[in-house]
Amino acid sequence: MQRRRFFAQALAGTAAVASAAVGRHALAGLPEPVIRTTPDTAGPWTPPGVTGAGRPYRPVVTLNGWTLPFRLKDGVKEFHLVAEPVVREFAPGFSVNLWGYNGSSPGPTIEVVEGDRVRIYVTNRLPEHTTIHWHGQRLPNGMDGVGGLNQPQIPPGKTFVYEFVARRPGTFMYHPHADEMVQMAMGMMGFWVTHPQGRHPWIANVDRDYCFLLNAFDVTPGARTPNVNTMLDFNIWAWNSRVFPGIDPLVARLGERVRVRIGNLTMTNHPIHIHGIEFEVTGTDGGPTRPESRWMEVTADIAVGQMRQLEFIADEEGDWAMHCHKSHHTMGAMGHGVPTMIGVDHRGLVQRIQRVVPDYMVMGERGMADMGEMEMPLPDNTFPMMTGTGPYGPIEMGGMFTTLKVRHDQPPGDYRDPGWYRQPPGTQAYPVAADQAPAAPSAPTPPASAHGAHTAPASPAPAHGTHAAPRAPFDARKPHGGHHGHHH
Ligand SMILES: [Cu+2]
Repeated sequence: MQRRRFFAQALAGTAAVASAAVGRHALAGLPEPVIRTTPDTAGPWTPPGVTGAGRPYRPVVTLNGWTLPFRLKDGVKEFHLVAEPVVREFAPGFSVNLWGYNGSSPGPTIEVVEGDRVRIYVTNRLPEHTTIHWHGQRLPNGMDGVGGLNQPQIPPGKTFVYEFVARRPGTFMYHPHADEMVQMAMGMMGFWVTHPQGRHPWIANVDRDYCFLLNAFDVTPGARTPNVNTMLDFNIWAWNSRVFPGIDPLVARLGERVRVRIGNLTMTNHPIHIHGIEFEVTGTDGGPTRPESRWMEVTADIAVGQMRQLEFIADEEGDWAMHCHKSHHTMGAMGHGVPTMIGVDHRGLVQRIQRVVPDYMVMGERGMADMGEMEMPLPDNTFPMMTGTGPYGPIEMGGMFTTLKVRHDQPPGDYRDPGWYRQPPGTQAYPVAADQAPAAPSAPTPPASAHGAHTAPASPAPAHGTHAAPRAPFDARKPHGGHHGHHH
């Protein structure tokens, strides 16, 4: 019912868009482009009355995304992608001008069955030329989408057609191979899933099949458009152009088999870590892995340009964190370039600065955890450094973070967020009084002078200091209490 409603809405939204931007003649004979702009996760989409070339399959659910409906014409699945500027909400209060497809960045997921013949119309409504490369697919050379190498570029205002057979099942991506650094920095990318035609010995039936792309952006705090010439120093680390708490949870019923397909279109690797369960990598860029090659793990590194399929049995109830293990990838823009202040005494300095900058606040004197609860003036449209609140307070995570929610009473096929998990009594960490804790062994006294006259500083030395340079004396003191909520 949900998917029928979505399909109807999708088609209803189509006519206005089609007539607005492209002339009637240009669209004659083309499938109407389906546009969707909400960042909400769409339910699984099964084409009504069509099973394609193969058996019925378990549709994927694209995290904060959707699957592109197609038109079946003479046995060919016809899709229409429109490359165009979009506005993407990354999290409530933070929206960015991107380029994408059919109203969203990433573009919609294309989902077909092994052996399907697909015909994809690509209309360019960008201010510059583009192409689409079908990352990982077996296809005729002229359909591979490298502008200048396999085809002429698609000029603004023009529509090109790609046509090929989805020859092998697996996890794929699509993205431009034209002005690639700029167009990917602007969010042009999408997911592609090809389901196996029959029972495949290396591909399991799963109860839930999630997919998302890893992407990264450089957005100056307060700005609305990414810096497109950034090569490595990105500050927005996203899943499907969303950042926590804007990323929906993955939900599962206790005991279900779950597949998570992840593709990396950033410029660095991401070790994706899931709490609470162990998974196997059941597929890579090249297709399903051989079962005898698999082993259990809890973190899988996904390198630049790679795709991975992680599979597990959701046999442990709870709200389990799922995130990139690079800690600066679970932070927003505010965390980048902030100097380390732990142990540094700001007294006096703050008062002097506040005479000039009344709003000036010290960050990180006792660590950065205060940032998670601080009400700090930020420029408009800025993604805070750490954000997201759980049932026990700030989660202190942003960016590439979400939760895996496993419940015994989650109905099969229901993807709604069940809310926060309530730990059974006696199964949660709890505080004790100081006199109830066993005495901590004291640390051994360090040797008087292990490295000659030089003694280790009590606090981190300034990064620019060299070993030989005289170190300016500074007053280091232990953080003291007094902040509300921190009683020891
Ligand atoms: Cu990462």
